[in-house]
Amino acid sequence: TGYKVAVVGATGAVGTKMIEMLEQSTLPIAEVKLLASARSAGQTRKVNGVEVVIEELVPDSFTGVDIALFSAGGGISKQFAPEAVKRGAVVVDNTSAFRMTDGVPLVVPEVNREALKRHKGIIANPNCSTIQMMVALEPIRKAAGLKRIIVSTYQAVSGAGAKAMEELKRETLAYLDGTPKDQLNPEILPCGGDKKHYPIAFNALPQIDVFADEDYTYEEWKMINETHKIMEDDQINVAATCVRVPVFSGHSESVYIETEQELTVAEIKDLLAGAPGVVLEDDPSQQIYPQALNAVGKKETFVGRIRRDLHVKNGYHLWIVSDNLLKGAAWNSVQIAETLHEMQLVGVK
Ligand code: A2P
Ligand code: 11C
Repeated sequence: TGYKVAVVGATGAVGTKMIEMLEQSTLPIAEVKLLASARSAGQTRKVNGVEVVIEELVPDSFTGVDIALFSAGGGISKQFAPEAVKRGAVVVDNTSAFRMTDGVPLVVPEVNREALKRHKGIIANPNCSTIQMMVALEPIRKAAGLKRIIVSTYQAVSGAGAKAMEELKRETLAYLDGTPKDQLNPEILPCGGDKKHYPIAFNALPQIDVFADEDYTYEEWKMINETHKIMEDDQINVAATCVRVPVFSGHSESVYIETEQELTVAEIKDLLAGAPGVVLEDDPSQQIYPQALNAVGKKETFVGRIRRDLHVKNGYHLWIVSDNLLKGAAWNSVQIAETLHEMQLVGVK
């Protein structure tokens, strides 16, 4: 016996990784159900070597399902997550649909697994750029308190989905082939839902998601609001600038923090070396530091370039890198499911 697990958005950039993470999971699984749009229904994907037919997502897809992992966009989650809960499934939602909803735990297992105890059927998976920052900063917050975070991100195109990855590849090949920059015909980035599109190849775009209050983008607001909810402290001053760069996978972040109490750089390194989900990669004498290319395919968050600020007391700089499709999305979701199982907060029907 084991769980019947549904993957909603099984053909997408994240959904594909969810299948891989389920294959590697310690969760007892009886059956994996793959759901996507009518466009993909009838196609097959291998799960643990067995061909599984993709089905069209409808409300009754969730009959008999114990755990449903959603990653097909916020609109789909808003419409179908309640249908899954109605049919007795526990939902782990990778979209922004319910993250800030009261009563919906927003969970990074290394940081706030206890919040899972308060779930009422839906658990939200935070935004990828928030997750890796939380994994790296929580050990420091616990030891010395956090007053301020200023983060600039260098985010990979896979965060914007499979079609954005194709766009980077197409534009890169076209530009190298001599196509001028104004004939690259971008259709998705910086943001599929916004009016204008710009090339990502050989570029850096300081817009992720649409613009919102105070001229911060939604991605930047997510990093602010989600940090407050996960760390259960809205007194932490957070400022974010989110930038898309021509990298296929692996988000990098330059993070400046101010702590309440003073720590030495050696103490920060010790804290991070012993922290769950963190790999310390910090040896300037050997040019060792985290790199997006090396983080791809790994579940951990890599931290390096740790330095004290030269002018501000209790100010420190870090470079934080993780695979946005794994710890940032698919792995964190499956890890939440594993944690629900460990904590006996989900059952087999
Ligand atoms: P499909 O491939 O059938 O369109 P990505 O984040 O890489 O863009 O992937 C989005 C995922 O969401 C895909 O698996 C996509 O399936 C799925 N999806 C999009 N629209 C729907 C829908 N109306 N119903 C179910 N799944 C959807
Ligand atoms: C990106 N962080 O890299 C986004 C993707 O709120 O789940 C995830 C969007 C979200 O584009």
